[in-house]
Amino acid sequence: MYSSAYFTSCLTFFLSVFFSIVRGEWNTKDFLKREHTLIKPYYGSSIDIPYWQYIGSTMVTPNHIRLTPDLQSRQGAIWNSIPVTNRNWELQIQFKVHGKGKDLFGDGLAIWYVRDRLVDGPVFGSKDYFHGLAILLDTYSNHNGPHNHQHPYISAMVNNGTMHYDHDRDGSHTQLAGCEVKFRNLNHDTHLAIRYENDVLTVSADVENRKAWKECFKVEGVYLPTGYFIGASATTGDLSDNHDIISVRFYDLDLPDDPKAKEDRSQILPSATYFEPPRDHVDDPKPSAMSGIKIFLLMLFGSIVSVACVVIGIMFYQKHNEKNRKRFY
Ligand SMILES: *[C@@H]1O[C@H](CO)[C@@H](O)[C@H](O)[C@H]1NC(C)=O
Ligand SMILES: [Ca+2]
Repeated sequence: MYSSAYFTSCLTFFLSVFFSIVRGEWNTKDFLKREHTLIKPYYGSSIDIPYWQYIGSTMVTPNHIRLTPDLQSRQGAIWNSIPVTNRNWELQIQFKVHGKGKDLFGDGLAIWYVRDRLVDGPVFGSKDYFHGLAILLDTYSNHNGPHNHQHPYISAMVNNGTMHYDHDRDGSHTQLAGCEVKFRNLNHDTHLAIRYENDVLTVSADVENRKAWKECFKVEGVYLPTGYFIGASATTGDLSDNHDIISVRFYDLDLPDDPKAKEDRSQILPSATYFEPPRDHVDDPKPSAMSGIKIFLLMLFGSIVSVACVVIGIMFYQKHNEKNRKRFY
């Protein structure tokens, strides 16, 4: 009896380790929370999209949510109406940015985890001096001077309400990190993953139709409160593009027995301990598709744990049996 319980828990441990390693890829093993998720068909049985509200130029069609059309001076947004109570989560966004412009297009879109929702403003169609996290998908380079990166550019900004997003510098002096991602005018689906786990923010993209995430950046020491809202917004100015959201999926990454999960994070101010120092941007994107070595090590680790489980299990079983036998003598 004991030995089978032991063996089960040993195997459970091994499986949970295995899946947490594999998670870097498409993580369908995590728990999808419907109240923060936006998938087709957008309209349920009612005339409202369950859990979501939209403003501005946003148009909902059966196949996408168009935040802005490919026309000048538009701005639109879609906002989740339920505050996020999870401390650890991952957002996966399927989106499409496309338009007639070959060389001139803009301005871009932003994915938000912020306090104030449904407020339009100058930061890609939403509020400046915001509280929370912005992931900015900037397609137009406003910066006239020598730039240390190209566009489209994805960056992260954490704000406690005091900082201004400076378009003239493409937000470069307030960003936590960023990377170039060529996500515009592609024929296949483009995806973005924003993972926030144990105060580590990881942003990855899949724009090469590989069904695998490629890490854009990872920043430690990012402190975000619970109770904020998820949203997406976009804007066009003199230049334009269609900015479409196809789906938003929210995965709950909280572990039930994590003592840290019990800490109340609803009242903290958003902050980040690490800011990207002003320096030349050296792009070194690491492919996150599992390398042969990683798969080999994973399998090796798996076999060692399995063998250990079996050996210790048998030892336990024998000892247990000995005890039982002794009792009869
Ligand atoms: C808000 O953030 C700014 C910039 O990081 C910082 O200087 C300031 O002290 C913060 N304010 C509070 C109240 O934490
Ligand atoms: Ca810009």
